Amino acid sequence: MASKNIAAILSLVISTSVMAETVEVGQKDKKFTQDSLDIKVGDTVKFTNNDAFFHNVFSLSDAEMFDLGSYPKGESRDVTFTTPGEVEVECAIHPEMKMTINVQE
Ligand SMILES: [Cu+2]
Repeated sequence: MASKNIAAILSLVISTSVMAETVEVGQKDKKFTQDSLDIKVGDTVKFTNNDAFFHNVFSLSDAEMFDLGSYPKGESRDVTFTTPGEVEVECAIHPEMKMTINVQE
């Protein structure tokens, strides 16, 4: 009985550590569809452009520095976050576009 419980606990631990999620954030009407987002280390954010013009996605934050370049409507690019911390995400084309991603351990 005890060994069965241990096996159940082990499989739970293993499945939660492997279960990295992908969260979609859109860009619509010159805004990110979320102002802030809480994710966990290992999770991926998929940035999708829903506007009829180009958007860019980049971050200069220490926790995750990236530049996905510029891309048109219907396209998306992924970032996997590997370091805990606060990540400010911006669009180089529209400086007013900003969102914050909190990457938790
Ligand atoms: Cu933009």
